[in-house]
Amino acid sequence: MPALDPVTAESVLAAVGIGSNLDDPEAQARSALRALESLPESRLVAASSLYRNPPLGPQDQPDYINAVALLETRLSPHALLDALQGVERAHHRVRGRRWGPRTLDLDLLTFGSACISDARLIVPHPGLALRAFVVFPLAEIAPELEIPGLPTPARLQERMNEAGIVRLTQHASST
Ligand code: A4P
Ligand code: MG
Repeated sequence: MPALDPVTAESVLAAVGIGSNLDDPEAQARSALRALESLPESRLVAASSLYRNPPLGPQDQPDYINAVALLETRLSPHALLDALQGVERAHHRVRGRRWGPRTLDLDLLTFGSACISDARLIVPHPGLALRAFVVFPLAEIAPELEIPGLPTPARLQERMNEAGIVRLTQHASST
C-alpha cells in the first residue's frame, strides 16, 4: 500500500489534470476518471467536463481531450504521484518526446497549500496558470480554489484567451 505521509495525515484536496490525444482520447479520459475513483486513501470529489483543444507544443499531433479532477486524499504528494503514474502505465502510456502525443497524462496540479520543488515533483504545476486546458476545467469545478502563489481559477480564467478550447459534455463522469 502507498505510504501515508505523517505530515499530511489529515486529508488534503488535490487537483489532477487529465490529458489524452491517442487511442480514443475521450474514452481514455473517462477511464482515467474511473481509475481516480479507485485510488487508495482517496475520494473523487469532482470531475470537470471534457474539453477538446489543439495541442500545446508540437503541432503534428492530434487534438487533446483535457479534464480536471478534484481528489480528497490522505496519500502524501509523492505517493499520489506514484499512484497517478501507475494509472498512466495501466493506460499504456509510453514516454516519447517531450510534449509528444500520449494515451494518458496525469499531472498533479495542486496539493492543498503545499509548494513542492524537487527532482520528481513540482507543485503547483508550473504550467497551471498559463494553460487554458487546465484553467477552464479547474474553474468549472473549483472556481475559488486557493492555489499558493496564484489567483483563484475564476480570476485566472477571466484573463485568459479560450485558445480554441471546446467544452464537450456537462460532466465527464456522468455518461
Ligand atoms: N513531474 C514534476 N512535477 C510534476 C507534477 N506536478 N505532476 C515530473 C506530474 N509529474 C510531475 O512527466 C515528466 C516528469 O515530470 C515525471 O516523471 C514527474 O516526475 P511526463 O508525464 O513523463 O512528461 P511530459 O508530460 O511529456 O512532460 P511535461 O513537461 O510534464 O509536459 P506536460 O506539462 O505534462 O505537458 N497540449 C494540450 N492541448 N493538452 C495537454 O494536455 N500536454 C502536454 C504535456 C503538451 N501539450 C498539451 C498537453
Ligand atoms: Mg506530464
